[in-house]
Amino acid sequence: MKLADSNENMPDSNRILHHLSDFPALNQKINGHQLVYLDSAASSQPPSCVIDAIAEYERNDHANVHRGVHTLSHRATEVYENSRDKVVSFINAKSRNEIVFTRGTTESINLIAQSFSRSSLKKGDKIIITHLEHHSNIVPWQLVCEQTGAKLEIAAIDETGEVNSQALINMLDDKVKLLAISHVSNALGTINPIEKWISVARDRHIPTLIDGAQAVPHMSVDVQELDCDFYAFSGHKMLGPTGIGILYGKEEHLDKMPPWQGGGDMILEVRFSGTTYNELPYKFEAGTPNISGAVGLGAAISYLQDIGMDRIKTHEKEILAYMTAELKKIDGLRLIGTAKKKASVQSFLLDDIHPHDIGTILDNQGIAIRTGHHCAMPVMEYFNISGTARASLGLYNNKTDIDRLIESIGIAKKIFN
Ligand code: 7TS
Repeated sequence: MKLADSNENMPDSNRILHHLSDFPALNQKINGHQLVYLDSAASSQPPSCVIDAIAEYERNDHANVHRGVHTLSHRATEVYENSRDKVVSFINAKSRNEIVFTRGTTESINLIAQSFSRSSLKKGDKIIITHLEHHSNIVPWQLVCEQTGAKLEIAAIDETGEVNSQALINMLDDKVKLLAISHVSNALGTINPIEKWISVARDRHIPTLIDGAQAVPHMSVDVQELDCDFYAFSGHKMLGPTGIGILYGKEEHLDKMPPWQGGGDMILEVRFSGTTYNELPYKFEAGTPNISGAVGLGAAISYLQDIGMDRIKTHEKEILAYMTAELKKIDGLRLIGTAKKKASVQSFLLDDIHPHDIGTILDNQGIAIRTGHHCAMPVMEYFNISGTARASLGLYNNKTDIDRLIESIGIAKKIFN
């Protein structure tokens, strides 16, 4: 993938469109119509370079990591560890010891809940989350609260989908042992002011965990600048494969945390009299890891970095603004999630049509959106609805995609009225 030199003076949106041919899955017809993929918040489409990197690894280098003296094992170890280095640079971690490969955001958060939190929480301690969270930043805390007697407290949102920032800050008292918050809401697209919250939490000696699943694909993230303690994200939402994700953690925490899962690779010595654990980050990577997934994630990072996260952000911001403006023009359409700062996502309802019916009619027109509660049932409960239709963007979307969406919503309206 290369940016054509002759396009250096094009507006960002046009330059990014240059990469459309990099995404093979987008080049197909669904139900007789050119596919318009507006479900990247659920999972993004991988570019050819990611698919090729995985195929090349499987064809030539497949072996287990960290344990063989033979050439293929060395190669597998090298590509796996190279990907870790790419993650270090992508989020500007201080060291590769801070980057743990996991199955995804969900596993990263569960790791923190079961290692960092479970080993230190006492009855009466508190964990704070917001009303905006994905289930994977709710249920792990409910579990660990049941296990320890700690309490989960929820920072409220308003009808635009913004968290009441001052109320959240007021909740951060000396009983709070973790602030676990999404960077960007998957159901509403709200970008939370995490910089401010992290800074207040830091002043009050409260560690912070950021669920960055919906942020990392759309904007540059610098964990040192944020100064968060933990940051979690998934490969498959940032053009990479499924089954691979990252837990970033400050070394001072990871060092002290007990292992979460036991098995091969996470140990130095195993005896029946006792076991000693491997150094970071391997202490948290028990068993044979998802090597091809890491390779694919590394290729995705290179692809994103080649284009530039700031350019991606600018492009998506323009498309999101266009989509929101066009949706607003539709009679009977209600936007759910109208925060001032948003990324990538627009949820909506149309007249009294069930979101699943909208999704089905759109699919008949070749448009892929997600419908339902988006694993954010408390958000739906707040708005007193069972679900929404949600269009979400990736860097490969353009205004023509939005025009097709709007046209198809018009068709849905006609069918139902
Ligand atoms: N956190 C957020 C904010 C998410 O959006 C998601 C997935 C997760 C955590 C879990 O990520 P996983 O890769 O471990 O599954 N969100 C969605 C979605 O919006 N539609 O499908 C999955």
